[in-house]
Formats: sequence, C-alpha cells, structure tokens
Amino acid sequence: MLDAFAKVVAQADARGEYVSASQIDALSAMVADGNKRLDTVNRITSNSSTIVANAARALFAEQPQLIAPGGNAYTNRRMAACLRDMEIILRYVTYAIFTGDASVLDDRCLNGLRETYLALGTPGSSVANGVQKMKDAAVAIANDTNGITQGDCSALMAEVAGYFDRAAQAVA
Ligand code: PEB
Repeated sequence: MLDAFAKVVAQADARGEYVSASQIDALSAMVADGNKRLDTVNRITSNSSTIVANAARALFAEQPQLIAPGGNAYTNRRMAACLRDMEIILRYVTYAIFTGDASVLDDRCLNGLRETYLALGTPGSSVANGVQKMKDAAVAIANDTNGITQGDCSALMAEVAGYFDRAAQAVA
C-alpha cells in the first residue's frame, strides 16, 4: 500500500536515482491542491450510503433479472452481499483518492476480484455497471460548486473518475 510520495520514492529507488525535479513539481501541485482532495474524500464519504443505494437502485431498474427469482441479487442475503460489495469498492476508491495512488485499491480490493466473481457466478459486468453509476453520483457530489469557493477541480475529478473506471475494468 503506497501513497503518491511513497510511489515516487519506490520508482526512484528502483532506478537508483534521486527524486526528479518533475516528480517534485507534480507532488508539489498535489500538495497545493490538497484541500480539494480532502474535501472530495469528505463529500464522498459522508454521502456513501446515498451513492451506494442510488447506484444499486438504478442498476436493478436497468437489469431487473438480478432481483428476480434466481437472480444474482435475489434473496436478502445476496442483496446484502451486493450492497456490501459496492460499499467496499467505494471505500477503497476513497482511499485511492485520499492517497493519490491506486495501489491500495489494487492490492486490497481489485486483485483477484474478477476471479472471485467468476467463481461465485456473479456477473462482473453488472458489478462494473454499478461501479460506473457510483462514479457518476460521486463526481456529481464532489464537483458540486453550490455554496463553495469555485476553483478548477477538473484534474482531480478526472483522477477520481479514473479510480472508478479502474475498478469497473478490473471486474468487467
Ligand atoms: C467480494 N463478494 C462476494 C463474496 C466475496 C465478494 C469474497 C463471497 C463471500 C460472501 O458472500 O461474503 N469481498 C467482496 C469484495 C472484497 C471482499 C469486493 C474486497 C476486499 O473481501 N450480486 C449482484 C450484483 C452484485 C452482486 C451484480 C453489485 O447481482 C454481488 C452487486 N457478491 C455479490 C453477491 C454475492 C457476493 C459475494 C450477490 C453473494 C453470492 C452468492 O452467495 O451467491
């Protein structure tokens, strides 16, 4: 599990080099925009239940076979497992946003997840669809300019979207 700083050090060490000026510039920009990152994590975290519930509702409206008898989210036990999985994925995405690095998401959540769903007979493409819906909701909440000082959050929002895309691609 690395953060953006530790990753740069690991890469530099693997080459036996000092941390480069361009790497320092990139990390410096990340620090300068740090409050945007923390606000983003705070907003997504404090709206996590809404994000998960709405994404799941939209997924089941689009793919009603999942909640029909015999479906992969049919019975309360499977429904609970499904909501829990979405919550877990969202939680690891917030860790990645926080650290500015995907390694915690990769190592602790996505590694082997596709194989797990294959073994369970859970459709990974449907999970990916649910993750995309969480992405849209999370970005809308994080990027809401209502009532705050407006700044340019486009790079950060692209980064946030990228972590969701990474999770969706890992299971699709
Ligand atoms: C991954 N999910 C399930 C299981 C595991 C995970 C390991 C099996 C054990 C269990 O049931 O608890 N666990 C989960 C995860 C991590 C982890 C992400 C990361 C660290 O440790 N069913 C659907 C939807 C989808 C879904 C498409 C979007 O119809 C999910 C939600 N996951 C789902 C379901 C099960 C499951 C288990 C229904 C139960 C499967 C079953 O028992 O039939």
